[in-house]
Amino acid sequence: MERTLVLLKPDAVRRGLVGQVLSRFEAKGLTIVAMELRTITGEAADAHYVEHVDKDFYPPLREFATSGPLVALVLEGDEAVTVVRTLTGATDGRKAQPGTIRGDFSLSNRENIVHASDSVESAEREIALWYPDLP
Ligand code: FUP
Repeated sequence: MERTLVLLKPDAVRRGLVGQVLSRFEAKGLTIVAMELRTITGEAADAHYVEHVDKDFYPPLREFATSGPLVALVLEGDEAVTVVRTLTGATDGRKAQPGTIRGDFSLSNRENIVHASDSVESAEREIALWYPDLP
């Protein structure tokens, strides 16, 4: 069993897509082990996106991440990290394959609906950051 950290980003909440996106993870057979609606500070965004804070695209990404509530969840299942990344699709929604979440719901490289941990190591770091008390 593996766990991964998923964010349904502010665009997903604003556009009323939380239910549809969550449905895909549930239909796949993944288990929700934590879930909360949160509005994050710039500092929390910096901690989450630590590998991107010095990049040119980061300031508008920070603005977006803090622009409204998002849903932070931990999903569990067999090979959950890879399985969720496959469901999520390529970073740029304009290039993501149809059938993936980003491919079906996003037309943007920034407002791309969902974040999903990219490795088991990232998942451990991100779960500890978002849910420090999760058993
Ligand atoms: P991903 O792992 O697919 O979420 O993609 P990255 O870790 O490369 O990027 C993290 C987030 O930065 C993306 F979800 C969207 C944002 N981003 C931009 O805003 N502009 C870019 O050029 C690349 C990424």
